[in-house]
Amino acid sequence: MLDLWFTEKQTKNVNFTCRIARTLHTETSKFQNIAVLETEEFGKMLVLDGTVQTTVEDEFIYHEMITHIPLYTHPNPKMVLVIGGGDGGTIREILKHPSVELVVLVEIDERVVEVSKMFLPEISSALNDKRVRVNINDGIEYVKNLESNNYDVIIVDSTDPVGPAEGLFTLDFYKHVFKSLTDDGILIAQTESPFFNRSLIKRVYKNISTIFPIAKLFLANIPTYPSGLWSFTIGSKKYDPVSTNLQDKYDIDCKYYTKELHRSCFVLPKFVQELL
Ligand code: AG3
Repeated sequence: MLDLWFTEKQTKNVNFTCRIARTLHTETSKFQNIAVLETEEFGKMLVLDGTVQTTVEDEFIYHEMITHIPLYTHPNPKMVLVIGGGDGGTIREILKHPSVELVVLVEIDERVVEVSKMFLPEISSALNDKRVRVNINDGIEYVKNLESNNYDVIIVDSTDPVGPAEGLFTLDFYKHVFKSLTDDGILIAQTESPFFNRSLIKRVYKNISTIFPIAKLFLANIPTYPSGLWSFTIGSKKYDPVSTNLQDKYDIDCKYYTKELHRSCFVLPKFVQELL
């Protein structure tokens, strides 16, 4: 057997390496290198520009948390926008909420959507649902040019803050998101590792709290992401994700998210509290 390994250079000084059985696909699109690898430990893995985006074995953690925290916080989410997220995992979770009527996915790279449809059906199949519109576009331009404020929830399911995703972590972008949300709308963004990306988390939290009346950060453990500890930041116009009454809410089928975890994930370790 060939001894094949994939390595993500997570920081200048830290690598993440796992054994792979085979490479299923690689190509270079207009925006990035796209690879799908079959790993021994995590199943199929989507890699963009050398960084792990999602794996079949641990994707439920990220996709459930980025979706169900805001969608359970909102009493009646009907219109949802996802920026990035071309693999479709977030879309699959959104569609578990019965109130949702329309999901718009704005993904910059058409090839991520196509490669995910081809090689990762267990994550991407919800992209074919009739409540979903896929719009191949730059999310920054999309919210800038939006003239209405119809979205109940906007989810920023982006790559790391380098290259085309850099602008998705700026004050200007969050201002456009704010004006695209209904009067009780909620923004959630994936905001990287509190261990390796402290200054980014600090900056994003500050930006979001200057625009939204409620800003909150929560954590989840994601084995294949840098440091294994991951943050998400919420900006909310009206509903506090921590004090929402979840008891009367319908149940959905999850592997990570629970109503108890919805509260506990906002309880932060001291070094993370100190960033905010
Ligand atoms: N987006 C966040 C991935 C960030 C991982 N960073 C890294 N490996 N350096 C995931 C997209 C899944 N829908």
